[in-house]
Parts: sequence; C-alpha cells; structure tokens
Amino acid sequence: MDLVDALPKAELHVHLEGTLEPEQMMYLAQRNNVLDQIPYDSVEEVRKAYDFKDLQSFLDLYYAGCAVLLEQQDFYDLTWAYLERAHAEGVVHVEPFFDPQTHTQRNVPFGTAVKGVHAALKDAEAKWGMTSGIIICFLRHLGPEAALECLEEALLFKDMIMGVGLDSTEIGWPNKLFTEAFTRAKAEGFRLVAHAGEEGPAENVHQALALGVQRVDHGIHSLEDPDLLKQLAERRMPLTLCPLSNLKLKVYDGELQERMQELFGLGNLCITVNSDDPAYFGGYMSLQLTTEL
Ligand code: ES4
Ligand code: ZN
Repeated sequence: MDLVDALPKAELHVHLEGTLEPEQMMYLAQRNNVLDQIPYDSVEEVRKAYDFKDLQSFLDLYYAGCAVLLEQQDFYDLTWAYLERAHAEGVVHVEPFFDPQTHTQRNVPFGTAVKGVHAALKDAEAKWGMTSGIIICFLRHLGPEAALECLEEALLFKDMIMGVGLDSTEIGWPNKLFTEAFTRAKAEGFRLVAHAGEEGPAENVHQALALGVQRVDHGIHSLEDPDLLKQLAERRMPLTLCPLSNLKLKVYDGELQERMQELFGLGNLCITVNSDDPAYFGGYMSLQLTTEL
C-alpha cells in the first residue's frame, strides 16, 4: 500500500458530493441545523444504508445527503477534506466533478457552490502544488432544458470552470438529448466529458462521442461493441474506469473481474483508474488499485 500511495496519480473521475463521508454529513447537518432534512440519526445509520442494488438506488441516497451542503464554507470544507485524503494518497492532479443543479434546485446559489470548491482547489495548489480543473456535470434526469439553464449560470463563473460533463441516471436519459448544451459549451471554450456505458449500452458511448467529448467516464459497456472498441483505441479516447463503483453498483454483477480483465487485456485502450464516489463505495484512489473485484 505504501508504494501505491507514493506513486504520483491523477484523479480524473471523482464527484465531490460523493466524497461526503458520513461523519462530515452528520457534522454539517448539525452545523446547519438541518438534521431533520436527512434520513439518518447517526453515522452508523448512514453507513448501514449504503447497500446499493444499482445506480439509481445509490443516486437516491447521494442526492439526499447533499441536503447538508448549504454555505460556501460547506463546499470549501467538503472539497478540502477530499483534497487532504487525495494528497495523502499521492494524487498530484485532480479534475473533480460537482453537480450544480443538485444545489441550485435547493436554492443554494451556483456561485456559493463553485466559489467554495474553487477556493479549496486553489489552496491545495498553493500548499502542495496540486493542479486541478473543475468539471460541472449536468444531471441527465433533469433533462436538456435544465442543462442549458445550468450552462447559462456557469458562464458567469467561467474563469473557475474547466469543463462540462453529464451524469446521473443513464437508462431513459440518452446522451444525445444534450447535444445543444454540449454544442454551446464547446463554443464557449469548455472541455467536454460525459458518463456513458456505465449501466447503459455501448450505444450511449457512441452518443457521448457524437457530443464531442474528450473523455468517456466509465465506458465499460463499450465491451459489447467491437467496432466501438476499435474506434476508442484508434482515437486514443480515454475511459475513466471506476472499478469499486462498478462493484458496489453491481454493474456486470458477478463477472466484473472478467469484464475488467477483458478491457485491460485488449492492450490498446487508453484507460485510467478512478474513485467516483469514494465515501459511498468505500475507497479512495489507492484502494482502487489494490482491491480484488
Ligand atoms: C454517479 Cl456512479 C455515478 N454514475 C452516474 N452519475 C453519478 N453521479 C455521481 N455518481
Ligand atoms: Zn461518476
């Protein structure tokens, strides 16, 4: 483990809301006087609830936990706690996601969230030389109009945001619905990424490529389409895999190890290993590299 921790690493797929540890959730709930807004009374209860059957059963709890994030300082503290852990595990560069709509929907201003996150990233750069760039993700389940509204708000904080992504529910919300938002984001100079082929089919990875993404987040279901695999290899298109996440959300239940081996075994793909929602899936970067699936 010490050797793994010591290796310099880039974290390219981590949701900051997914780094909210149960202890910090309870602490912030008390600090903000919103204990009644989360479905738990204790840290133990939070941990006990983390038993997921699929992506949606996880997302329901993940969004519920966000109720404790209200002030700019909360977003700073959340991000800083993550960065301290990441630094201890040898992360030297991070491109974290957060979901502005999860917060603006609860009447937390866009700026409150992004300023808190950005300030912590800047402090990590000053303290450790850790480099970073924020990626805001549109929530697929809120639809394309809401994504465009989110992008409009993002333009007001353009200097703090490197890219846009797409996450949340995959089945029933295909990536092609978001073509307009991605076209606009590209025209504004944002980098583009999207979750695709996590629970959904290889077709959704094709749709991510059509959006003009520079990375595919997850993409494990690309395995189902040999032509797609060929394209990904030829274009050196990175896949940000998250093995522990796939394990906990029962993607390829029972045969994840084999599927991962198949992907790595191709030998020609550009694959990175990442932690996704480490507070919910039980492990940060180093554990991804040392856990048997
Ligand atoms: C997510 Cl694991 C996963 N998949 C899709 N969207 C997400 N948002 C946070 N974690
Ligand atoms: Zn993710």
